[in-house]
Amino acid sequence: KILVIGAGGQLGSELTAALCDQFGNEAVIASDLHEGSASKFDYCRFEQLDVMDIDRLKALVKNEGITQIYHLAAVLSAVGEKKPLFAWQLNMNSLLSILEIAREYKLDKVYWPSSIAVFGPNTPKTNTPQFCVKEPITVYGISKQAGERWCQYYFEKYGVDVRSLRYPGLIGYKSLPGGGTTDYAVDIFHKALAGETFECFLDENSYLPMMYMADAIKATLDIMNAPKERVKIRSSYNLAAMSFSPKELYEAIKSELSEFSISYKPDFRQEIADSWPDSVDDSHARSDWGWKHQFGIKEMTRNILVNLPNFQF
Ligand code: VAH
Repeated sequence: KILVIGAGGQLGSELTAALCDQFGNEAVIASDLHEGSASKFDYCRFEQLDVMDIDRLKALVKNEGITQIYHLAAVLSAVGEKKPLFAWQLNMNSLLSILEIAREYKLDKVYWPSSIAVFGPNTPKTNTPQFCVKEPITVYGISKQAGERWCQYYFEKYGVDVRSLRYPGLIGYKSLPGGGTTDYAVDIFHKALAGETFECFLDENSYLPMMYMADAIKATLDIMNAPKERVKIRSSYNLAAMSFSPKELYEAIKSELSEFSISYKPDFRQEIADSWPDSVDDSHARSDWGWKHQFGIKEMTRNILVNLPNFQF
């Protein structure tokens, strides 16, 4: 049985649905800090869970016969800069608790997301390699970098089968982002469809690695379904699909919605975006377990503009 922690979040809500599609609704328990997330899960069991409540987490794992945990709860890059110590404690202590539980209860597998946020200003900006200098400037990035070290440690020392991907900015129409630096790329679609001008918090040429949610879900299921020996990197895999700037995304939307207008008002998130790569080399994921992206900016834009108006949040 699979426990999804942080199931109510931007990635969690789509990943939970995909896990139910693959394993059946009875095989998955969705959990989230916010009781209100229950409304997103009329198709599977939902449990309110604060990932910092270790006793409750252990009880769930023991009583429900959990064999896999997807740990998606975290404070993201922008929100994390508003409450650094809380972000560090939640992101780090929750991962350590789950790695310990995986060791103690011999879980089959654990999934934990990392991010391009592990890279910093002196990381090579273009086609960022899998192995390189990483000096993240956000607490979120520091927690992801430290988390990757812990994942590799628990794999090598205790044989915990924890797997991880360094996601780019994720964009979808079925869920809302939760306080990241790439959130503009989701918000822009809502404004465009509402006929409103979009005020972008990054400058027009902020080029960042991005991925359509459908690709992120596929990559996650692909690495988790891969035979153990194919998963050679136990820190976290670079993962890529496309890169674009706010200007390029605006133009892709404008080619479908000719009235759409944008303004640029960079805020504190500009410095975070500037510290991240323009593009990432994911050749290890492609050669180790057959990763291949499907969506580029045009297909993604069309997919969202067609589906978003009919989606009920
Ligand atoms: C954030 N969306 O902005 C997340 C992600 C690559 C960015 O980690 O914090």
